[in-house]
Amino acid sequence: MPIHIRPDYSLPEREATPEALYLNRREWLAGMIAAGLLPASALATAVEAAAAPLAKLNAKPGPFSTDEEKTPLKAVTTYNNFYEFGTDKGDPAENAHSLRPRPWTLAVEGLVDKPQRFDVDKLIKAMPLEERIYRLRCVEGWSMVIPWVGFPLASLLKAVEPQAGARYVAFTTLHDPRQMPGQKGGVLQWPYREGLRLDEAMHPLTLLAVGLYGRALPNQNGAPIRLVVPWKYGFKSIKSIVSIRLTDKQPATTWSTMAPREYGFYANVNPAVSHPRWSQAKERRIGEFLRRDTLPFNGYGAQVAGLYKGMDLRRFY
Ligand SMILES: Nc1nc2c(c(=O)[nH]1)N[C@H]1C(S)=C(S)[C@@H](COP(=O)(O)O)O[C@H]1N2
Ligand SMILES: [Mo]
Repeated sequence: MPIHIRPDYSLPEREATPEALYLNRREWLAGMIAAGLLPASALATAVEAAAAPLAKLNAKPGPFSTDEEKTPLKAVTTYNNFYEFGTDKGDPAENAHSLRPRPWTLAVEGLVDKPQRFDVDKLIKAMPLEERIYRLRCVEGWSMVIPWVGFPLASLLKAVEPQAGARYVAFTTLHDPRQMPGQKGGVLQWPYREGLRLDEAMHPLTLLAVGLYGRALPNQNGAPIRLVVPWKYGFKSIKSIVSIRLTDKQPATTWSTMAPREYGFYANVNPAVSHPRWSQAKERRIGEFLRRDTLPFNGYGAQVAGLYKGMDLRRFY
């Protein structure tokens, strides 16, 4: 079992800020200035902002971390799925500079006694942050190991006091085509939506991530706050969240609405249940050559299999 609780491991080395991302932005701005679409001062402002590295976050080592080799920061921040910025893996790193993640309001609402709109920076200061090194398995067949910084979703949900009738949690990404140019097109139904059963949302593995590799989240990874559900396919881990709503009915989610035969509500990583168009038995860890076996629940079965006792996982895929 490749999962270890490591209360004593040392903090990861802080890798350099991903300079190439800023170069992309600078080149883009230079083009805009040349085309007369932006004043020349825009470049100076942008260079200044880009030179300031993402804020360092103070995080204690948290539970459930894997000791597998971490995917390098460069790959974590340049090989992404974030369709709001384009459908190619390199598009989010190139285009997500138009997202303005600060200030940011996160509403936690619905069937709760104390609905609240949180200023995300205040929330980050108030919450004890943990570093958790989790595997992320994309439904497309690749995987990474990412040192997230965040706090359990359960901590936030408890603070708003769920009502007895709450059974599900619905998550929504920002909808603003000016900040997210991909939303001007119709690749997906916008805004991106995801959902969990309340017991999945309250599970101690389920994380709200606000950073990675010891710093605030890069835009392309879902700044300023995104979900991480490591035993489910990556598409459940919704980025740049503006609303978390507790409901009594299973919420509609983007991928299971678009292609219900291909993407279920549960989306638990399951090597025994193929996607209709490809097998899920193996995966390519980014940076490795040979494919490895995909593990049930992405290797987190000891923690979460009990949530699905008695359920037919072929039917509830
Ligand atoms: N809003 C939003 N969230 C999203 C996506 C997206 O397109 N839009 N892609 C998902 C998919 S398919 C994956 S695999 C993960 C990728 O996260 P990463 O780029 O930080 O590795 O984000 C998920 N969250
Ligand atoms: Mo994915």
